[in-house]
Amino acid sequence: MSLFLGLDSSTQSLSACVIDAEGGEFVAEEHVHFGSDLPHYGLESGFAAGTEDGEIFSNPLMWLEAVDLLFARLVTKNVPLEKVVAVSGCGQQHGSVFLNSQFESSLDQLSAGSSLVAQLGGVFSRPVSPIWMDSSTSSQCEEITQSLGGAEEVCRRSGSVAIERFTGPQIRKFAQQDPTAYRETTTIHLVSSFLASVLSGRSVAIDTGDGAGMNLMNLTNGSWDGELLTATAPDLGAKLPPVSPSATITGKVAPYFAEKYGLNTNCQVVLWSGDNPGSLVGMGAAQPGKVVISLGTSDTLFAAMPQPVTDPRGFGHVFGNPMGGFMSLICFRNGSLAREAVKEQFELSWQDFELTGLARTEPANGQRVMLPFVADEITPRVSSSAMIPCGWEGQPSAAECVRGVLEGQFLNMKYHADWLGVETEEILLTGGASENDGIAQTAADIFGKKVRRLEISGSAALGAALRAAVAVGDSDLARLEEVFSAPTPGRDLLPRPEYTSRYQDLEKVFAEALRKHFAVQ
Ligand code: XUL
Repeated sequence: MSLFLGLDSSTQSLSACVIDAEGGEFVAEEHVHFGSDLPHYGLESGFAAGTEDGEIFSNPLMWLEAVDLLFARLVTKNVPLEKVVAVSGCGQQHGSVFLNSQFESSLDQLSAGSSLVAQLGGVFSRPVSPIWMDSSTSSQCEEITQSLGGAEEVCRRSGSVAIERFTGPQIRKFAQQDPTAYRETTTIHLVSSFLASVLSGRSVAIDTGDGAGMNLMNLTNGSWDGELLTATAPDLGAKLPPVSPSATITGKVAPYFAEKYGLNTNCQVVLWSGDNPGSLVGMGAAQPGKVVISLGTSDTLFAAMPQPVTDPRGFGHVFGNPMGGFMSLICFRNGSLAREAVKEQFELSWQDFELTGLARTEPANGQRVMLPFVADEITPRVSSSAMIPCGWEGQPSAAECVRGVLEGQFLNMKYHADWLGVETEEILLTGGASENDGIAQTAADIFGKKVRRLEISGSAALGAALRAAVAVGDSDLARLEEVFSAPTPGRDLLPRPEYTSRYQDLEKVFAEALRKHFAVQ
């Protein structure tokens, strides 16, 4: 039996997925929830606000403690870790870890007799890690954009315009605010490459999937871009690890993990990637044609793309696809935030969303739309605090609001995904709200494509396990996808042809409403 281990260090938890690639079976799944399992860090949802507006930090020591706890739990569950041939992982994107000159030697000397926290407590030049929810770097984005001669140039090079949560602007802010601590920083890792380094027992590369989320990597050659580095912070090139393709094998797992938890001493570590690139693989969407829509706190839409095409409006991003080529990603901040606001306003259950909301209204709400932003949105970039109903004479009813928020969200996604340049064959819908058939049918009708849902929930950790299996050369991705990423039988929803033209017209109404209320083109 050859097992493969995938890890996912997300905002709120660390998860593990163990698969038997040959046997086609899930062997184990395990989680550590930062809030409930490690309450002494005081980070109930894995992060805390900083002192300045928009600052959001996490604690890298908490991530280390979670690694020890997760492996201990796998051992308690008798997962045969000695049979794990390779391990890979993924992390929440954009978050950064600032390390001092003791990092490399401390990793090299890790002893199984003590914990990761006890041995690595002294390696940080900054005790906190800013994460993807941080939006405090607008002035740094502006400065980087100016240096490069405009947003289009930053986008052409790095795949995204300068964005607050991306790592480059975050590094610039740290270098400006605390130049001494920045000077003492010898290495800057992403969450993914930091944890891959810990598993490897040495500082390893950043992969092209997650590296593209930094505003520092040149998409065309997959290396750091000299001009972006210079525009970001002094001496940055010397502080960044190299970038390497996601399939790179870093070597054998650190003896710490073999001695302490019984991992095979020959177990290989494959570079980690970002959680969205990881999900692309886990969802079975690494080949172009499938678009993944993930309905979560924020909603995301992502898809494989063979050639890097950038978003002319500047909202979407291009990352490396861990299986080769590229992927697009668009993030919508008002995801469950807006759906839950409607649910709470009218005191509805999720079931009511279908029974009260969708069943009692006509698709397209009589050609009226809602601009579904209950808080500031990033796609498009608009400032908002409540949904805007467009076309109603009086107040829309609860049922019309339910339909309005859902249709508004999917119309907004479709409108802002028109640049991807790949024909969509089907949509893979995932995340909490995707379970609801009414919501899934609305997506099918608006996009005019078949919507499928998968049995698995942790697609990022699964993606890491699949990547590990393919990278060491034993397995074919297409065969693994058929087994592990199969859509749930009987749950596909087809677009209803009678509503096609109605929704095509509604998209124009939506675009016009965006122009009218927010001057969005
Ligand atoms: C993507 C992004 C988020 C995080 C969440 O750009 O910021 O999806 O990766 O973990």
